[in-house]
Amino acid sequence: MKAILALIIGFGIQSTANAAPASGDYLVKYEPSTAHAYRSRLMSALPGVKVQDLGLNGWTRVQVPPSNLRNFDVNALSKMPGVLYVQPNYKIRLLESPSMSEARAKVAAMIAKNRGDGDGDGDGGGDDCPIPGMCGGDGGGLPGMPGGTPEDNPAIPAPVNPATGDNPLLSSQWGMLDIGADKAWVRHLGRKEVVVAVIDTGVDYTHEDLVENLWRNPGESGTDSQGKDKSSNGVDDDNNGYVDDIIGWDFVSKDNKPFDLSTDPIQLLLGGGNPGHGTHCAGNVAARGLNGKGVSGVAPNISIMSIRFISEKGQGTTADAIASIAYAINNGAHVTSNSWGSEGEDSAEQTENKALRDAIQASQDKGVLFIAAAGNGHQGVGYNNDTDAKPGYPASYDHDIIVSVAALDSTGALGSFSNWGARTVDIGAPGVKVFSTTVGSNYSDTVIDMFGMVVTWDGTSMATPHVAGAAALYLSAHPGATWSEVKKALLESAFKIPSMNGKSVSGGKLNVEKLML
Ligand SMILES: [Ca+2]
Ligand SMILES: [Ca+2]
Ligand SMILES: [Ca+2]
Repeated sequence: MKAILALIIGFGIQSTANAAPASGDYLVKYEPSTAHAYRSRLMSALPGVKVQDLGLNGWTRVQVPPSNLRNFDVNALSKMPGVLYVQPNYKIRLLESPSMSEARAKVAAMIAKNRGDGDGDGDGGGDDCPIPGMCGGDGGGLPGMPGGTPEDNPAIPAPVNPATGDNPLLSSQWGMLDIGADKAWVRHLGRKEVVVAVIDTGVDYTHEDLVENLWRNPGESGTDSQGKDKSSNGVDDDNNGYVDDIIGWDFVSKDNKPFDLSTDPIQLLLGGGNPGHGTHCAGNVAARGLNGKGVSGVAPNISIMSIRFISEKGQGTTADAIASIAYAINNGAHVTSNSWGSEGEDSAEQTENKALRDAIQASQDKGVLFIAAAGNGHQGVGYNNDTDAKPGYPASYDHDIIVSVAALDSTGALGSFSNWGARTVDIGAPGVKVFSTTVGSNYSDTVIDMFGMVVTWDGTSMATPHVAGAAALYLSAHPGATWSEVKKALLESAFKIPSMNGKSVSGGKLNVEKLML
């Protein structure tokens, strides 16, 4: 007991003295020429320290084990020769559906009420099931959830209409029709050579309407000199630092299977997590068209690179974000779709997330468009936030390569939660009750519909992939276009609407029909 107390006190003193996070998790930028010396000095000085090259302009992650935190002096590290900058490894969060937090608050209230009436000790019903009746059913099947068969999900109509590009559920995609995507497909469906990296929670890469549009890494395709399949030979055939990375990379699990691990609905209501965010985003970028199945993305015939850096808990780190961006821009992505928010920038506290800024600058240097969600309000400030005054990152960074996207509903009104900004938000796109692909070869516009709690797929997260898909479709039709020409075309073709007037650079809503004329 005394020993534990001493340790805690020890950490407290250390972290106050150095303004260091107790976790000992840092990002360090060093001059590439000093890499080896830096590594060996640090590793010999601090046994157990982990140093990981993040593949971006000399940035490394340094993790100091708790047993050695007391011997770690971050100020001394920042003064080492060759070290340019040291910052905490700031957190990244999923931008979740705004109605999710309301539903969670309701559940918390119901739990509190239930505990008041409850049986005290409880194995069985009471404690395992926080809300009476919530946990019934056969083996985890939950009523009204997007997740089982189409019969479990009566919201999905299934009329086959040849005029809709042979995607039977297109009529449920109000947003796709609203931006005139179906009219654009008459002219152009996209080229597989154009790649959009969905940098998110991963993608259900077994999904019937996504699998054919997944990017295949040419450097890990075909057979090696032994006649083995390069995609599974355990060798980094293209020497990019990742073994068998055939469709992208999982920076959470550190493997070649960037699957979208989603959290079950009860856990979502109790503690949050990932509802299958990346899969929903990927569908609006590029669910497969003309295949007689499901829905279509804005770009029905391009390639999706799946990059997972947000865990099933809905959280990630700056280290994995910048490694993800580096992976995308170094492995052939033309556009990245970014429906997430970062910490670390605070002008009042004079802190900045320099590593993330550096990654976006690298995107700009490579000409890879960075499409970013404007954000659903601002932490502690509430919804409907002007990002000119209260920026949200990464969308509000001052890099021209960023296209910041607000969320609109089916009437063209700004989503009640959506951020906006005359200078810092570029364009609006569908982002309320958006229908798309969900984990398990399913489709839905609803995250949760049970016991009076309805959470729909809402958010600037959902708006962003529409713009990423549109950029890819335009690039497919104009292969020589520069990123700035693509951005200009997106903004100039926007349909002017009152809700975006004075609240965005373009003053309008994404208009794919006009973009592709
Ligand atoms: Ca590789
Ligand atoms: Ca290989
Ligand atoms: Ca389809």
